[in-house]
Amino acid sequence: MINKNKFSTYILTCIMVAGFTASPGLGRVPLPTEESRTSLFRTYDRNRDGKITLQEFLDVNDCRNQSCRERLTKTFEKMDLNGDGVITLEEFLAPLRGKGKK
Ligand SMILES: [Ca+2]
Ligand SMILES: [Ca+2]
Repeated sequence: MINKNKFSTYILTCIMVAGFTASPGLGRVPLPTEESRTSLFRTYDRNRDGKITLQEFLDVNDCRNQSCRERLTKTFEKMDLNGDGVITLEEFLAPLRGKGKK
């Protein structure tokens, strides 16, 4: 049975990931607003220290199989713009501001 909360988080993750991979002509998924991304950030940041660790990222998405973990790890690495192993709110919002990695 699919847990509804987990499921909607997964959908949000897809939208978020799409924000990083969308290219002109393929961008059919609308980017969430800064406000909705900020609240998504809070969902991920479970211990509320203002940073998302890889562990938090995997936990929220309830990843149990290896390929899912690998995909999310890659996504996490893309979002971690300065490579320090955590995602800050600024990095999280970067794609909205056109600063995401290509
Ligand atoms: Ca955290
Ligand atoms: Ca970082």
